[in-house]
Amino acid sequence: MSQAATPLNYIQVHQLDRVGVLQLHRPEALNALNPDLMKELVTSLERFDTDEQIGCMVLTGGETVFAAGADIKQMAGASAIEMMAANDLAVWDRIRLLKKPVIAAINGYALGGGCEVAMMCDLIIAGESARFGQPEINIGVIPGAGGTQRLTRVAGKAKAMELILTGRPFKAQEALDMGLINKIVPDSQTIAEAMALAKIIAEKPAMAVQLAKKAILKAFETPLEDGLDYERHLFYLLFASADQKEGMRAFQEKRAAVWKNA
Ligand code: DAK
Repeated sequence: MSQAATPLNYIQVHQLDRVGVLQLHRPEALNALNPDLMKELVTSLERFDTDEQIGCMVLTGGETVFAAGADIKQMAGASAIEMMAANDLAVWDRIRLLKKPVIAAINGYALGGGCEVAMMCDLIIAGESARFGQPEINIGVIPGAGGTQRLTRVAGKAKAMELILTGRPFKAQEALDMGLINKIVPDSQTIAEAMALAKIIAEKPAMAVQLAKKAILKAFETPLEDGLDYERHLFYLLFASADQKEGMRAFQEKRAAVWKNA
């Protein structure tokens, strides 16, 4: 795989079976997300996304911290024009265009941009130590990478207003209660749990997985009528795949399907 040949300073990448694993690695700054880190992360995610050997990805910050936000020190002195010209969001935004599912495995802080990256992922497994939050208000700004939109869609207006206007961090249980995350596990199990989930998804027929993700994400962007129409077309499209034929044939022949991921 070409991934290994790429020099990476801020993330570590490896593959286990059909799962691509990416670990943020900037421990001295609690994995603060500077532009170089984000470029490495997004490029690596995209490499896995186009690698036929990969069916699902896991993104983690490791055992103790996910990410304490975008790099405050790096952006503190910038002017509005410099921020706009840098257009870093164009890099962050590529995460939502990934075709394959990404599971976030989160221990410790997932604040600001860290929480936003987590919300760009498709599923979230949290350790008991996980602390989510959008604390940007405390440093004189607002979320800049989707926090006001994604948190509001998940938690509703009242909760999003409270969390974003106060900047209050919240624990894994509160995140679970509002539907932001899938599961809470002991910290020592977070990555293993995410890997187990990723392995299950990675063994499903790839085209169906990718189109299911596409259809689910469409639910956040369209009125129901358009979303249903979109889903129907993707459903019909899967009848052009070898795996639809194999899956339905295997059911009738009472055997396990052998996927071609085509
Ligand atoms: N940026 C830079 N450095 C950070 C950092 C951050 N977000 N968070 C922590 N660090 C650094 C600390 O400065 C410290 O460095 P040294 O002093 O040792 O050199 C080191 O990491 C350890 O942190 P602490 O000493 O503070 O550790 P504590 O355990 O005492 O506190 C903490 C942990 C997470 C409560 C605290 O570090 C903290 O409050 N950090 C800031 C949290 C925060 O405000 N996050 C939101 C940042 S704003 C955008 C995309 C994204 C964003 C905006 C635009 N576009 C693409 C347009 C997102 C914005 C944000 O995320």
